[in-house]
Amino acid sequence: MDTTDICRMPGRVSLNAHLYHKGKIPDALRHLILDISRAAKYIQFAIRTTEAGLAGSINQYGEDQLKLDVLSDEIIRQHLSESRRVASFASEEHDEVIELDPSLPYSVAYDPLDGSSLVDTNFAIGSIFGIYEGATFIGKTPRDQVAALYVLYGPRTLLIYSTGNSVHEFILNEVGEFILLREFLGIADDAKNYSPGNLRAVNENGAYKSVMDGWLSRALTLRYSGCMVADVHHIVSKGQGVFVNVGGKKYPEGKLRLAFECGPFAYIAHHAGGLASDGHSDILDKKLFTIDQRTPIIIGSSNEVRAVCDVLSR
Ligand code: P6P
Repeated sequence: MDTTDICRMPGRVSLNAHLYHKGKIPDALRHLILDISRAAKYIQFAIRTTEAGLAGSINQYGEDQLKLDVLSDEIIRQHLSESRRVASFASEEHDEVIELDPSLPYSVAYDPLDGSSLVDTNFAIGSIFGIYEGATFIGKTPRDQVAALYVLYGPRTLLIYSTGNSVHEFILNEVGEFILLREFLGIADDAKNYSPGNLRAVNENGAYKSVMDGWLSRALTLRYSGCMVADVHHIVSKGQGVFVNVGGKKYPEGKLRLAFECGPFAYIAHHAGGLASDGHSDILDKKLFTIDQRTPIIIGSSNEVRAVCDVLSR
């Protein structure tokens, strides 16, 4: 069978086959993404079987860690170490970069379980990964990523990746394989849905209140769960929408992290035809100085992102 025949095998295109034929990436990166997908299967199992209590520890931001936060982080660390393709990695759950072997090709920034505080409510939560060439991503920008992916653990377990050739969606099937669900996903220029994070900031940030008032006056549809992975996937899945998390007194730069959350999603939004801004400039061009760097984010349908940035900058 030739290449096209393999990709069109009726009813089943594996993540591996899609990465090989459509990912346009080196084998080492393909295998690293497959290693990450295997870690996601263990995390999905852990979510279903681990009790949702506190671990008794705190992360670098002083946030209580759940047992699932710690377990998910350990699962990913193990898979990245075993992959023998990762020179270094950094996790939202730790305050330092873990250096493995500088001779290996990639460095990884990840949030092991974004939205984990929602697990007891049975809301969808997710893992986020940004992959860079070289021994470290510090000093680079999210535009330098060679791949970004996220996994959404909900009624379905979905893996969405981009390696710079659009954005593609996979579902974990009944035998534990990620198979293609939709490929070449796009985000339209105009939004019908909005997802207003850090909403408490409207009381301190008049411009954000003006943005919110505008959405209400236009009768756009609110879609917000409190988990960035689920809320941004809503935009990727529906092909339109805008997600915002901007500053206020508690989080002057917004709550979300550039390396672990905003950078990977900015890469994915860009390669789906959308846009991600910090209110002034493209998040893809923000230099990564530290792993705990936060940034405001407005992400999704490009016309809506620009319109929100215009109001926020008044
Ligand atoms: P707020 C979850 O803790 C998270 O990091 C993101 O997934 C989510 O978008 C944000 O925080 C929620 O912030 O202020 O709306 O609770």
